[in-house]
Amino acid sequence: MLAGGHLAHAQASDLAWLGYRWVRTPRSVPVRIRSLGSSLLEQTASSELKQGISGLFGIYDSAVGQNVIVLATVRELQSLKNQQIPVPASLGPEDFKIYWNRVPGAPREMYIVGGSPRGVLYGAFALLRNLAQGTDLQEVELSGHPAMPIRWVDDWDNPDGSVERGYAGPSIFFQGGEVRKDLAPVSAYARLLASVGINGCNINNVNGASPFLTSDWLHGLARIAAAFRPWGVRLAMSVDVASPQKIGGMSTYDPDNPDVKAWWTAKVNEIYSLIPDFAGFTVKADSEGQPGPSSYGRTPADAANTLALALAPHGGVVLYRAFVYNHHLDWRDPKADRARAAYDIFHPLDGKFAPNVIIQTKEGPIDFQAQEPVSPLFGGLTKTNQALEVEVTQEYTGQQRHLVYLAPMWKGVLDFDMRVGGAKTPVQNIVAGQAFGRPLGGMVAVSGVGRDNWLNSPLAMANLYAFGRLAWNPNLTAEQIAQEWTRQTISNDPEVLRIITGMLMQSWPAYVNYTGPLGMQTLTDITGSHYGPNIESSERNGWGQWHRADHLGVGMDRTVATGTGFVGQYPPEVAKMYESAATTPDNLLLFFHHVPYTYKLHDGKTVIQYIYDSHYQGAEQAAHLVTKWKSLKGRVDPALYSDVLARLQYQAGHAIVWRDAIVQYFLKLSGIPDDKGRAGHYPGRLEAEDAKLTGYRVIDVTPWEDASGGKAVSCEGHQTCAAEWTYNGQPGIYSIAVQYFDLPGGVAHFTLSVNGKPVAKWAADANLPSNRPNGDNSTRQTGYDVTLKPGEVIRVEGTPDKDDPAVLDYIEIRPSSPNP
Ligand code: GCW
Repeated sequence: MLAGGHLAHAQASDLAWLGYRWVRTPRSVPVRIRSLGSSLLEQTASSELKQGISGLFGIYDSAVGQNVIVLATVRELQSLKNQQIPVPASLGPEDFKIYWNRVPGAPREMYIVGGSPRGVLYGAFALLRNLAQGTDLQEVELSGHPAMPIRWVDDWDNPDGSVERGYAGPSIFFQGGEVRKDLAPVSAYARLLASVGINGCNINNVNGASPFLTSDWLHGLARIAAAFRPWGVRLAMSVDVASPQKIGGMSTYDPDNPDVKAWWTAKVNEIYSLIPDFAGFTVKADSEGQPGPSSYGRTPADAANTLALALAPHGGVVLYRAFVYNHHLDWRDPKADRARAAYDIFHPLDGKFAPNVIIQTKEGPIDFQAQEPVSPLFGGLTKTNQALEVEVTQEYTGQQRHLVYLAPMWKGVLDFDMRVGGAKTPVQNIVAGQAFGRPLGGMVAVSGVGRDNWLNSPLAMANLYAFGRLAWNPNLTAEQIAQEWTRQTISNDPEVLRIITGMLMQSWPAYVNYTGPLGMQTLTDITGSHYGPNIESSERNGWGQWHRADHLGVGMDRTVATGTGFVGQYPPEVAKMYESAATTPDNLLLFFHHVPYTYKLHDGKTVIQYIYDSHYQGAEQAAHLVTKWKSLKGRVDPALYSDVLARLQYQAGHAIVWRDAIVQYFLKLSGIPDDKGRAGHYPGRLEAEDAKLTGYRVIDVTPWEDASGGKAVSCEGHQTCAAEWTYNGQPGIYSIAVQYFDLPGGVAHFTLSVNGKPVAKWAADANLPSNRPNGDNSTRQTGYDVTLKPGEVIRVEGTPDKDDPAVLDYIEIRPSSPNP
C-alpha cells in the first residue's frame, strides 16, 4: 500500500489533483460499476471511477461485494421501469444526482444519474472529488448543476508551438507549424478540465489566428477535437476577422459584404463536417494591431453577427472580446483613458448582438493587473450575453515563479455588486445569465498550459482548479476551493491543509503589497516582460496603463467632475462611491484619484507611508511563505517539498527586488522620508560598485530603481572577475545574501568566499526574462551560518558565460536566522 501510495505521489504534479492517492481502508466500497448506457462519456465516467476507486482505496476488483455503483442518465433509468429504483425528477443536461437506493429490500446500489451522459461524467468526477477528500462513501449524497453554460479555457498557442503569455514551456497542441503527433497530453489536459466541469477549450492565440482556418489546419484541429471528445470538452478556436482576405483570397473582409458572409458560412460548414461538436469562435478585433470591422466603418456587432449567422445552424457561438482599445492614446491628454474603451465601444451596441454572441470582458477595465476595479461593462450590457475573462496564466501576477492564488481576486469580481437599476446585481448573476435573463453566459480563463507540467509550478495548478470550480459554482469560497485542491493534490493531513490553505490565501494580498498596491496596477515593465518592476514604463506612451506619478502625487483622476469621466460608466450607486476619494476603498484609491503623497487613507496613514509599509510588509509576507512551507518538511512528498521550497525562496528574494525598486523610486520622486526609517537604508548592505573590483566594471542599470543605488558591476572581456569587501562589523554568525542578475543568454557562475574559504557556489541558470540586467532577472542567493570577524575579506567571484556577464548588485550581511 505504501509503495503504491508513493508511486502515485511522485507523479502527482502531472496528474495534478487527479492523482487519486490512497486515502484509507474502506469498509464498504462498492466494487462493481455498472453503466446503463454505452455513450462515449458514460464509458469515460465508468473507467475514471474504476481508476479512481482503485487508487483511493487500493481495491477495485479484489473483494467483490454487494455494493454497486450504477451510472445512468435519467432516461436510461426510467427505461428500466423498476419500481424499486428511485428516479430523480428531470435534470438539466449537465446536472447530476448521486444517491444510495434506500428503498427497503432494494439491492444496495448507488446511482450516479445525469441529465445526459455529460451529467453522468460530471457526477463521476464529483464523487471522486469527495472521496479523495475523505468523505465516507456511505454518507455521499450529492447533486450538481453548473451556474453558467460557458465554462471555457482559452489557450493562446501559436502554430510554431510557442504560447503567448505561457510560462510552462512549449505548446501541447502545436509544433513546427502543425498539430503535434503525440496528443496524449491533450487527452490528459481534457481530463483535468472535465474533472472541474470545464466544457470548452479554445486552442489558439487570439493574435495571428488566420492560418488555422486553412483546410490543412482544420484537419489537424479535428484530431485535437477527437482527443477532447471523451471528456466532453468541445473544441473552439480563435479567428481573425480578416481571414476571408488573408487566407480566402478575397479583396475584402467587410463583414457586411455578402461574399464575405458566404465565405464564412462555407468555412463554418467545412469545420462542422470535420468537427461536428465544434463549440465556436473567439474573436479579438480592432485591438493591439489585429484587424477589425472598423476598417470598413463597421461595428463589433456587425463582425460578431456575421460569424454568428454562420455558426447558428450548428449550435456554435461567438465569444467576441471586449478588449478593444486604442494603444496610441495621447498621454498628454488628461481626458484620455484606456479604461473607458470597452464601455464606450460596446455599451452603445447593447441589444444589437445575435443571440449566439457572447461579449467576453476581462475582469478589470485595463488588463489583468494585480488589482483593478471590476469592469463597468458588466453593468452596461443588459441585453447581451456576457462572459467574464480571467487569467490562470500569471501574466502580470508573477508568471508562476511567484505563488499567487487568484481565486480571492476572482471571487471579488464575481461577488461585486454592480447595483444595476439600484438593485442587487452581483457580477456572477450577470455572467450566469439570471440578472438580465440572458441565457448564454459564463466564464473563460486564459490558461497558458504547456509541456512543462501544465503550468510549470505545482502550486499554480490551484488556479486552474479554482477557475473550473468557480465557473461551476461561484458561491464556493476561495478558501473552500483551496482546501479541496490541497486535499486532493497534496494531503488530507489537517496540519498540511491548514498551512497550505493559509499560504494560498495570503499569496495574492502579499503580491499586491510588494508590486502595486492602492490600485496602482502592477508597476511592471508593461511594454516588455510584464514581470519585474519598471515604474515609468507605464508612462509617456500610448498604451494607457498610466498611474501618473510625479513629484507631488500619484494616481489617475478618473472622476466625472475633474477627470476622465470613467467613473460615470458605473451604475449610479457605484459611480457615487468611486467619484469621491473619501468613499473609494483604499485598495482602489489610486485607480480613481490623483492625490498628493500626503493624502490620508481611511486609517489616517499617508499614501507615501502606505507605499513604504505595504512593500516592506509584502516582502515579509513572501519570506513568511518560505517559513510556513518549511514547517511541512517530512509531511509532504519530498520531491514536491524541495521543488516548492526553491520556488518560494526565489520569490522571497524577488519580492525584495520589488520592494526596493518601488520604495527607492517613490522616495526619490516624493522626497518624503519613511517614518520608520527603512526606505533608502539597508542594514548590512554593501554595494558592488563600492567594492574592490578586479575585472568588474561599474554599470548603470535601467531602469535605475531595479538595482540597489541604480548601479551594478559587470564582467566583460575577462574570464573571471571579483568584488571584495573588508568586513568591519561585530564578530558573529551571519547570513550573506548575494544579489546578482541572472541573464538568460548563458550560465554564469558565482562563488562567495570569506578569507579564501568558499561559502557558496552556484550557477546562474534560471530561466528569467530580459537580456539586460534589470528587475526581471535580479536574483538573490544566500549563504547561511557564516562566521565573520572584523578584517576578514568577503569575496564574490563571477565567471561570465556567453551573454551572461555575471552582473553583481550587492551583498547583504544579516545576523543569522536559525534553521535556514
Ligand atoms: O495582456 C495582453 C497581453 C497580450 C494579449 C492581450 C489580449 C493575446 O499582453 O499578449 O494578446 O492582452 O488579451 O488580447
